[in-house]
Amino acid sequence: MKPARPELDPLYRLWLHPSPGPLPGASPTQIAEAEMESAGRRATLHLDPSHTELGTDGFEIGPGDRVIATTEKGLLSGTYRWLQEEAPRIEVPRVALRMLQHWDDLDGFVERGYAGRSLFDWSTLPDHPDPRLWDYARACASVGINAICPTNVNAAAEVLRPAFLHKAAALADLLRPYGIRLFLTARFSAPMELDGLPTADPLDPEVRAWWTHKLAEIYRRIPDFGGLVVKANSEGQPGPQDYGRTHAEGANLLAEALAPHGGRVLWRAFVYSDQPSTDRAAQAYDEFAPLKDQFLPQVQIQVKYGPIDFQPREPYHPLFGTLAPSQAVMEFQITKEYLGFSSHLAFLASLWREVLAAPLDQGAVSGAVSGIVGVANLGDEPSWCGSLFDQANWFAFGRLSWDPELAPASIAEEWVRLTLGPDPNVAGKVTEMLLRSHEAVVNTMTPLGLAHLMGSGHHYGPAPWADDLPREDWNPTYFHRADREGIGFDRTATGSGQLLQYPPGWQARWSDPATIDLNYLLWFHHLGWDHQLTTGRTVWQELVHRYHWGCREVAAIREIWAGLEPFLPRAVHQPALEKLDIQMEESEWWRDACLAYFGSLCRRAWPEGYPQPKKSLAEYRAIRHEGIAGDPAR
Ligand code: GCV
Repeated sequence: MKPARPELDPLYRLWLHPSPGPLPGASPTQIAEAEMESAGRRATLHLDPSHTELGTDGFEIGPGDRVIATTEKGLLSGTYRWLQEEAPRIEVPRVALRMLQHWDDLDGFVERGYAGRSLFDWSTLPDHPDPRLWDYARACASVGINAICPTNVNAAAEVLRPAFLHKAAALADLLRPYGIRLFLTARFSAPMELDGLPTADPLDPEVRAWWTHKLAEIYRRIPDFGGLVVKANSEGQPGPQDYGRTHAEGANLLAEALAPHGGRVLWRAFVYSDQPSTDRAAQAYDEFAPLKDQFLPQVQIQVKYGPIDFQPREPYHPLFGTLAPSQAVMEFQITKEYLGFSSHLAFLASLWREVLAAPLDQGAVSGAVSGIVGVANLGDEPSWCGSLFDQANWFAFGRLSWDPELAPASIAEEWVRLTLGPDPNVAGKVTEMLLRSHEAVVNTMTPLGLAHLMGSGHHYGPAPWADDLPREDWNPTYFHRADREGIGFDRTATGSGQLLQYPPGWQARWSDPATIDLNYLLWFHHLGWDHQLTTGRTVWQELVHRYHWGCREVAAIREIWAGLEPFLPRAVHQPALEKLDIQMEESEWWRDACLAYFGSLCRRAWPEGYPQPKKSLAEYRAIRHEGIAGDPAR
């Protein structure tokens, strides 16, 4: 059920001034004027094509409240930024493609969504778009997002049916003045499913003709269509390998059909073999690196930030910096599938900056990363994101994809000021909460480089013991490899060898357990429980220490927020406090369940000064959950 008047909720406003409401048919300049009117402040707008240094999206904020850009789109971006921060400056985006991808099914279910149902109600399109879509567009535009894909990568072929494209065209018309281009997901078997072709083989002439006609049809309806997003031969989705063809042959089929229209194909590299024989973390690299010279220029390879799957912490994916001359796009997950859904506070700019560090080190984000996409955390709840603090992640995604060099602290400060106001009693404290939050969540769930300990399927809560899924590499036990003797996944040359996929400098950083950053220790190394660490503790003691440290951090963050009650409206403060209470409970559950389990394997003395788990391992193992939000097996 849609909330009747979501705009009346105090969280609806996001980081923005009051909305001017739907502006059907308005140009970007008219929208900029309406926004200033609504904010009660006015800059002068100058369209000046001679400022080529600003590109098409950039802008200058000049002295005397002048916004200068070469395009109307640039003027609108500049206006939003001027309304956020008036100081004179030039801003030009460092990354060309800054895209939100929604995992929304056509029936309104949001895969891994924790904020209600889809914002896109296709039954009302094309004639009666939900007024909320204009507020969605302005929020995206206000942080520099310039593309969206509203349909799930686990794609329905129906997305490409004429009746749906008619609806999609109406959405594209609505988004266009905000400088946002529409992409759609393509199911690789669509020619068979929609038009009864006997095959979807990318080298089959009839299949090629089908895609050529389909793209021509899309561009007739949506002249500035961005392109297609494809998940192929991954987790059961159809793809070119069904016909003995490569990912390059599959992607190029679509690239050729898109080329005459200037569109792109975002081809996902989230693949792992159906018959796992090698380390899962190695498989996407093994599959894609040998193909890097074979992709057409219209292909952008969309790679998750880490080699497994959006874990609370992962080392960066070794495909970044490897794929040239092909282009790589970095994929983030704004929705917190593995970081506590919308009930935990985890400010993700901290995580994203960590994984951007390698491409940044290599000197050129635009070389190693030609685009940044984020899996949206949005739904039809009045708060858009399920909680106040998750709004910060939508904001941070936009800001960081515009400028990947931005420091998490400056993004946090900006969001806090715009969302909660400049009150010095509040601003510094909430910024501090955000900046401490990611590390806290990592430590309450997967400290020391552990990964994928979550409950099977729905990914809610801890289940480090789970070992009964049909695929070995879906089980937590596959990832942590703990037994009586030790814990961790040996990915060094003497183990799976996945570490060798990284450039020598990174190999050197991570190959020695004595010098590796402990945050990646058990990701790359299998160590005995009694192995001594530089902290003075053994591996077992350090694990206990970090789980407890994480929970103490969550308690401290909650306390800071509780203390802000006198300074914030109750309707803003109270729901966030309730979420922090849930986080506190769930963090203790995570800590105690994981330590009960690992403790039962290692059977070492319980380190002094740390309380033991509140319940027995059997009790934790008996906990069952059903009907969890966002679970595709609903
Ligand atoms: C859209 C993870 C999620 C799936 C998701 C997949 C992907 O495995 O659990 O829900 O599917 O990633 O990124 O394709």
